[in-house]
Amino acid sequence: MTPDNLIPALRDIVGAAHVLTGDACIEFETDWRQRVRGKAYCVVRPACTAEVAKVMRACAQAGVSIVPQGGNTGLVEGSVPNADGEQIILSLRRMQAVRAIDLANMTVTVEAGCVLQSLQEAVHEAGLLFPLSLGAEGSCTIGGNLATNAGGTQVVRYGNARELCLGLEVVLADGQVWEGLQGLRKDNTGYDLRNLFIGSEGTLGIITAATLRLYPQPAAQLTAWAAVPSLEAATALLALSHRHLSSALTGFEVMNQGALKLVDAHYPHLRVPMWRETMWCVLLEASDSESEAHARARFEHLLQTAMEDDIVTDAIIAENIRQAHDLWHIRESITLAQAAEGLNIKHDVSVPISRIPEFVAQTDAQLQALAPGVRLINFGHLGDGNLHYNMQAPAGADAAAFIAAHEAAISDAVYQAVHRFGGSISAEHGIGALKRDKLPHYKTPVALQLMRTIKQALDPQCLLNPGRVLAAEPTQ
Ligand code: FAD
Ligand code: 2HG
Ligand code: ZN
Repeated sequence: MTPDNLIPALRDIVGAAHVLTGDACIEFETDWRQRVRGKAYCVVRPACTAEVAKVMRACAQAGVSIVPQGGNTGLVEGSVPNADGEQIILSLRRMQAVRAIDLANMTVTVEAGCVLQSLQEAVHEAGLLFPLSLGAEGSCTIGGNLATNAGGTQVVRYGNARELCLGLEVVLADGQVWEGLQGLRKDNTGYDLRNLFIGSEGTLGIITAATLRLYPQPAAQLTAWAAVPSLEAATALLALSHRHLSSALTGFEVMNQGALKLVDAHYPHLRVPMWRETMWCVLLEASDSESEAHARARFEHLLQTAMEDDIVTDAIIAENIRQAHDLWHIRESITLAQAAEGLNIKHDVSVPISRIPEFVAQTDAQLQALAPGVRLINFGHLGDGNLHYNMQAPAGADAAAFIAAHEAAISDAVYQAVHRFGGSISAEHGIGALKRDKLPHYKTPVALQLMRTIKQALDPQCLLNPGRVLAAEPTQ
């Protein structure tokens, strides 16, 4: 096999209609943020694991590298090819089957290309809950969620994608298939292979299916929106919420005034509450196993205590599911409002929760000195210590010119502050190509060497998503 006869071989494997070339590839070549435009050798769309294995074998023989792609909603430039036209995009989107829901084991086995929302709905119909939940759930896939170890808005109760995964099926770089879908809750037979692939961003293997953990549906779910006077107050409210609600606390999100102002500007029909009067708002969710009345009583007691303690200045509890949905819709619209406003800078960071107020105060001041007028769009999963500490160009400025002039210095300042505060430069979106060159500054040499050793062992030809997470040539 040579690169020249690879396309006919791929057509034989998946059918000619599922090998796309030329302009048919365009929708797969640009990342969600529209920051990079790659050029694919072709897009291959296999229908089953056996086809993925054959594609991988053909590519290994031809020495052609592969970029796995699910919903292409990733935010770190990991799911689109380089500009050189030599990489194949392997799209998993045709592999959507929910293979089995096991009610007694409380698991679902699903193919990698299944869209997250479709899986949530299938599981809901079966009377159970798959709690992974994120703004991109209408288009991201389970394979992408596991490859990035996605977080989202329910992590405070249910954990990341990693915690929700009991087993994987993976096609390796040489086309072998590792079958690990047993779905056991206990299995201490040596190294944990599943956890090696979760969060590996397509650089160690191609996830073709997964067995996932399910939960009972709560009897009631309540959402509240609260104005808080400061980020210190928000963290105090988080601690109080843990005390009052315990494991019933399923979501705790924070949003600054800059973020909500953007949503109000681009989507005024969403009627963002309270944003003009306060610098910070919090969105809380509680899930109750007893009843709505029980949930409401606990929630009211929590908010009343918080007001007495002066950590909440105003609050509403959604009256019904529609109102709750509307409040969540505001939160989920921040990313879209940022995109509508123009090119922007994103930092998906985590810092120990207790240190977040000090981290933000110091870094806000530093950035305003570095790039006067920069708009700070700060929001995220405070319950997990995860902030989307984002920036928009000053109002009226040319966004592209601002980013060209300031992004490098701003990001370095943010990441150095994160490091000083004992945090991580990627809480949930991953490294991709965007943060690849930052990684060596924030991981120890030993950690980097272990990562390179694992990459070399699993993908010696460096065919799987080269240049993502680690540099393609091991010079780091
Ligand atoms: P893609 O973007 O297609 O790929 C992401 C990475 O995974 C790439 O490196 C790719 O090569 C690899 N990959 C994809 N499929 C496979 C596979 N089957 N096997 C091996 N590797 C694979 N992320 C969060 O964590 N939390 C959020 O709250 C959140 N909210 C978002 C909101 C919006 C509006 C948007 C646009 C994105 C958001 N994201 C969030 C980021 C993104 O949705 C997640 O990273 C998601 O998990 C990516 O899934 P995907 O199917 O789109 O993967
Ligand atoms: C979210 O929490 C996502 O909404 C996207 O992780 C964050 O746009 C972002 O930076
Ligand atoms: Zn997030």
